[in-house]
Amino acid sequence: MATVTSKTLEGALGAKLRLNFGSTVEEATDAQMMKACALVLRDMMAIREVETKQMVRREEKRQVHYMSLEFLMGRSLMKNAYNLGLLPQLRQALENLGFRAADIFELEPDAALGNGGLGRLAACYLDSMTTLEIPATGYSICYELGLFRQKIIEGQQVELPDNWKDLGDAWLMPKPQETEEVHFGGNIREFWADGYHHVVHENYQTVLAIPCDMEIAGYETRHTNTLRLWDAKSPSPVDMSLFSQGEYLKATEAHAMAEVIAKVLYPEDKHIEGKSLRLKQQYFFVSATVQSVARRHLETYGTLKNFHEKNVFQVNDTHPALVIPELMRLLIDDAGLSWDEAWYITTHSVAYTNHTVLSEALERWPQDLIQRNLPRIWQVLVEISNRWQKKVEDFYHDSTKTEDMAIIWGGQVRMANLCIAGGMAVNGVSGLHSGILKKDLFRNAYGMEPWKFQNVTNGIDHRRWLSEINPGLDRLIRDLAGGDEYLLHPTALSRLDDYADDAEVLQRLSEIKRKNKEAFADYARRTQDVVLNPDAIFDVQVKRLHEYKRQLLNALHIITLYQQLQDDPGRSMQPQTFLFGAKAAPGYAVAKRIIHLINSLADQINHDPICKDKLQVVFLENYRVSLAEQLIPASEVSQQISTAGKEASGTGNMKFMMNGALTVGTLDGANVEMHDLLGDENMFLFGLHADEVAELKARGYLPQRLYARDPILRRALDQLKTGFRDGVSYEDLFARLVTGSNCAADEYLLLADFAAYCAAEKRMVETYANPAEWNRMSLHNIARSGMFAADRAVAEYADHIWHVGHR
Ligand code: GL4
Repeated sequence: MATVTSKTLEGALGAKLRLNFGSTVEEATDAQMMKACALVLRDMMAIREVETKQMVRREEKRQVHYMSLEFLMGRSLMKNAYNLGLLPQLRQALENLGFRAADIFELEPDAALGNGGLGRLAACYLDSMTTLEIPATGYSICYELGLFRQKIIEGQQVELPDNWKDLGDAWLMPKPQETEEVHFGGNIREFWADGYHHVVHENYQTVLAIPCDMEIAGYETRHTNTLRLWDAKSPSPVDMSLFSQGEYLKATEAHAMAEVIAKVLYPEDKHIEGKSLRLKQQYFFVSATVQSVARRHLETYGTLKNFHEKNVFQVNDTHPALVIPELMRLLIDDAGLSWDEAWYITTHSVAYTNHTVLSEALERWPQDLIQRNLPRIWQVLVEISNRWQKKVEDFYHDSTKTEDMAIIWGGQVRMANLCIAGGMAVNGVSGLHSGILKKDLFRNAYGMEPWKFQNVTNGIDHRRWLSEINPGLDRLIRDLAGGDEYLLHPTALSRLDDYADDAEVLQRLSEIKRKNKEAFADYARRTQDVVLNPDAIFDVQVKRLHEYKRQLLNALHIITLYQQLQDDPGRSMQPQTFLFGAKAAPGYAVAKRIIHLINSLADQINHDPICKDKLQVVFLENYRVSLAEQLIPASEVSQQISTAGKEASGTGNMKFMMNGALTVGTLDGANVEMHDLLGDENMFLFGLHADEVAELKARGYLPQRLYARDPILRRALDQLKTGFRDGVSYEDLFARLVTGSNCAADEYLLLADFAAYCAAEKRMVETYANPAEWNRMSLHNIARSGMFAADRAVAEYADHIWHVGHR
């Protein structure tokens, strides 16, 4: 193909504007131009995608099907242009046509089809799977509304709908010719005829699953993969017989029922609701996916008997677990295989990743919900469950273990146990987390089938999260570490270590950070209406709001700093700006109270003249991928302070490290591996370790004692009761930490770690006073971060779980 220049792009953009919007370049709005850019790049990727598919078919390659209810893609324009190697040309073309490239990029809405880490991980892995030239497809739902937009009104979170498709749908390519039918409800009729046992599902409701494909470009490859998002449609717009009887509302009921499936992403991160609509979403996307994969497989091979040799389903947490009974159903009912044949194929084509040990996030479905909505799947589940239970009994002869490992028990269906039984591999997402799965959560399953259990420590798309969003640092790395080699070989970053004592390099690093801070301050002024002090340490905690992540611990420490300043207003101190960003699940009342508290605290501190140029607290509204992309390059301190044993991995921690921020953190999730690489001297570690947390809890943890004993802690906690100048009291949060309210006090051990946390922050501030030392540590963090590239993680999946080749 001829090389694409800015001139070619100008021509293509002009043509798109004329053809799709009936507009000239001069008339086009920024929004139209953004869409035109998307369409031009989409065309290029579509051509490559066809080539990739042909190659995969020709070479009969094994394919990966990455199933996830969440893909937190964020923006795609800059990313796709980057991967296609066209970013400079596109920028130039836009400027030549009289547009500001930055404005066009800024206009693109985030595709927020996910809640947080789990969904963003899926997005990063799509990039790496494509770059590593693995034939892979992502599958999810084409939600009409992504994760809600957050507004802060009078200090509190208000949720607004996220209509991302207005502009974001430019990336989607509907493929109605590949529609699948998904069946809900109805009944099962079984009979013998022609010497066969027949199972017929009848009186069901049909929902059509229509693929909307999003092309995924890889970096420096023509290999192109697809994210297939299923849209839900009713087969009939209205029920004509009801309509003609005048029952207008009823006539549209089935229609509404079907389309509500793809209406909205569930906004709970780590909390299951057990709602029938959620179950329908799960089965809808699973069934459509399994059918479409099987259909393509049959077209190529004419049989499903070798299905497992050519396909692997990676299930992202248990949300797609119904892939197991659905594949069984299809192999038995539709393809006529025996149970044993079908089970062999299924258990050799499904792999499960666990992403959390929090019990409120472990999916258990009430069995009557499944019976009612998915009668045939229920039958298959009962059979799987019975056989599995027998296997467990025969192995252990221990009824408590039978109960623990059961799939159907006490009227519930346990999805994790289903995945373990029906999967060929189970993995956690960091060394610590995978260890907890083996020793604790899944210990009995591990005892019976240890070979299934693996670890794949998470990784991030370093091309996006470093090179694309931090061009200053990218340039420094290219200058020092072998040009662009690190983009495909992220461990080349370690060459930066050669410059640990090079004053000039450290100076350059610090200037890059300074510029990024100023750029972020500018962004924050424009978009958040806050004035940041770029001379202050940018100390950042951005992630979902959850008690185990302990944003409240961070707030308590800030209260303490403020109280020290009140005692001694003339105290000279290193200015610190604490930045928070977090969405709370709409139904998670405590999380919302913590957001309110942070805003009350910010209001107090930012209005108190004694804090001027010393302390600042900012709650950034509507934290999302595109905000993270601005903030992370500007961050100096990364707060990763979850209770040890609770954060499965974290991936924000990796993004900060890669951009040279230093971590204040606990030994939790992937922080442990960061610590292995960095040592005590290159991060600010504090707090109880996971085993100490468990011991303390077993011994009987008494936060009241700490409250009574530690006057600094007590004073900070008492401030929660008093509140701040807005007059809101946080007595409820005080109670949750100290006295307990409807639960044991301080479930996440904030009080136990408080003193150690304050000490770690103090060490951090003291280190900051020595810029040479700080910059050396920062450089070292970047140098060691190559291990956290998603390319490494995906290569491990490919080698040890999927058994597919890669670049
Ligand atoms: C999560 C974990 O909480 C997080 O630690 C991890 O990095 C992420 C990806 O593996 O998965 N689990 C759930 S649920 N949401 C997450 O973000």
